[in-house]
Amino acid sequence: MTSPKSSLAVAATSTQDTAARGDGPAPVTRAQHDRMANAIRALAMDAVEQAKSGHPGLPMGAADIATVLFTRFLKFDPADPAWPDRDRFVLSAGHGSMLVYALLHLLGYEAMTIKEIKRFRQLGSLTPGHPENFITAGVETTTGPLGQGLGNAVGMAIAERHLATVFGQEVVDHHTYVLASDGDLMEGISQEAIALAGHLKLNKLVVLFDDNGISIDGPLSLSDSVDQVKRFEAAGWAATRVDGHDPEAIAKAIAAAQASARPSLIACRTTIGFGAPSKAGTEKSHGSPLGADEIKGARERLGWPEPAFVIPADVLALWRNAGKAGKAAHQSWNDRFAAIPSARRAEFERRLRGELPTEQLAAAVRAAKEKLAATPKETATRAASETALETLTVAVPEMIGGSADLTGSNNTRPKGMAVLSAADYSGRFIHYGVREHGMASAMNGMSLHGGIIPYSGTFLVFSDYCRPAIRLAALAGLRVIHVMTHDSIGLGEDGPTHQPVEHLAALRAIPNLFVFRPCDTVETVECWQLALRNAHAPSVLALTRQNLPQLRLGFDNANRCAAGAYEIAPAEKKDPEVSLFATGSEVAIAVEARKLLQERGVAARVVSVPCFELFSALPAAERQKVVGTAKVKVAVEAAVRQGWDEIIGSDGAFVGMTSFGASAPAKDLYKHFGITPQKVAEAALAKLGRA
Ligand SMILES: Cc1ncc(C[n+]2csc(CCOP(=O)(O)OP(=O)(O)O)c2C)c(N)n1
Repeated sequence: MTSPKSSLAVAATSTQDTAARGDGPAPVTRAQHDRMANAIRALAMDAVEQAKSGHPGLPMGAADIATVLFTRFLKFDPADPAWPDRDRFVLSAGHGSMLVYALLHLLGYEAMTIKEIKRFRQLGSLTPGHPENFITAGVETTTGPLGQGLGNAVGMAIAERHLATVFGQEVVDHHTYVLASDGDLMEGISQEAIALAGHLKLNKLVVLFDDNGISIDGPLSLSDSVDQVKRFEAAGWAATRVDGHDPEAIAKAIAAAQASARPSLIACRTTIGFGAPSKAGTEKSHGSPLGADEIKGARERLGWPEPAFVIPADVLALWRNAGKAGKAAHQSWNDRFAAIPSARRAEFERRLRGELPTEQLAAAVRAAKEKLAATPKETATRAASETALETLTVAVPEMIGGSADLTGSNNTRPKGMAVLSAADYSGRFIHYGVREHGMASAMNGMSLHGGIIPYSGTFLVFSDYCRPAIRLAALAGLRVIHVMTHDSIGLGEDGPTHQPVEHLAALRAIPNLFVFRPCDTVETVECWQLALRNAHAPSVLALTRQNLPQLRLGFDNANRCAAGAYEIAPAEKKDPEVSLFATGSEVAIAVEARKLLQERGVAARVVSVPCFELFSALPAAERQKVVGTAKVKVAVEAAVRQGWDEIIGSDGAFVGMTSFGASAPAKDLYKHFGITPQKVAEAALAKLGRA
């Protein structure tokens, strides 16, 4: 079926690899194309019907777009879904998951059998309701929350440009394609994503907009009248409109996008539920099974007489051929990769495996700790983080930093780190602009792409603006590190709008997210090391604006924060009556309270709790040892109590916040809200009945 010219022939250069397929004549006739697209439609209808749930409309409407993209442009090899130089395809409108599953099956991804298609949306299947990259090989990211896939794709495209610059075009040279729906483009995050992509001139990013004018409530005209082409153009994109059911028009637009110096939007006018006799073009085909009669009618209209889940041999052969077309490009890449200097090859492979340069990292941490032991520093943990980054980013070259326009406050750009820009993608610091949501989503995309460990900066209070992406990072098990400074009322004068109170608890509630709140310079280094080691989980580093004393004195190469909680100041006597628990800036307060208690003849110990999640992961006996046997337990944290009962019990005393903060100098606020050594000591004494 495929003419030699249009098949994915071995290319002499990497750029040809990506362009070759779309430039030639169509690999199939129009009739063959239609049957291939109808195979997607049939599988989508049948799987949704069988599951009695799902979204047939999008796969049926976008089948022509997908058929053109996957048979004529996309560079991939079903035999190796993780091939580093594959093009990335992101289904941002994750509800249309059957589109991807049908493609993976038809193209010959081994694991995606017809049995899995029949098990759509069932427990333990490879075909969950929305695509999950950690479940299904060939799925690039986890989508469903609209807009996130588009944000991820921007990160993937940044990663591609950066790695191409660092490792060479012969190793990294691929496109990122996104299929986005009306919903994706209505979400606010899409504006952040497209603005950043346009600014960075990510010309290998191509968004195929499934422009069907329908969402759940009905016609888009109910709620939207944006001219998307103009919007993307205003953000620096090339943008065009095509008939999304005309394969040649789609192919021409994709070929033009590949040649563009800017990222490209192709608004493809489609009919949702294409082929369904009464439900096509209406919201009725969006998110529920079509029903037996409608499916029967669709089969007639589409000329698809086959029973459910049956793909005729000729159509399957066409698809499987398309699946094999990428082999040559893959082989040609293997050859090019084998020919690059071995040190560069090894480094690329290490990064793609997600393996840290363990020795360099250990040496960097050790050097930083030795320096702090020799010359202790009273400083804010955000500044301690900057000092740590000066050595860590040298040891770990895959770290790419950034900030959402708070670089000077977050201290995330260590001295000498060049800016990543459209003019120079080799830089390692990204000025994300005031775009926390887009930043967090792009970071997920970079991590998913591989070869990069992204870290960012914003204020802890704006973790709310990053939360949807952080949640997805936790679900998908992505190593992204969020530096979040100004982590309490300790930020002072900016007042309650900027003072996080509930944020630590809210972040700790996300499974598989590690929230670190170091108490001094040494803990900051240790927490950074732990965050970097979290290969399959995101981390938040909550850091202070205000200076803190260095509590960890003397050199200790062991990472004490690795336990999540540890005794930082033992009691003077055996069997202390009081255990004080604290995190971050409040550990110093607890240490002062310990002294006050001693003056009253009460033995107390202080436990620093830099990371709840690591502590919870300890075996019960070890946890018990850290919690201790003192009859009175007091926790101190300039935040709400929620979550602390696990450590101090419901009868423990808590010194923290029960309301929003206020605008005043930090010292006054701590006094006003009663988070002081005196109040902590008083709380302990009250529990002892000695107030
Ligand atoms: C952030 C977010 N909000 C709401 C939803 C629920 N939802 C799923 S699809 C959809 C809109 C459907 O319209 P469109 O994006 O145009 O998809 P189509 O109808 O074309 O399949 C909504 C609101 C979601 N998945 N994510």
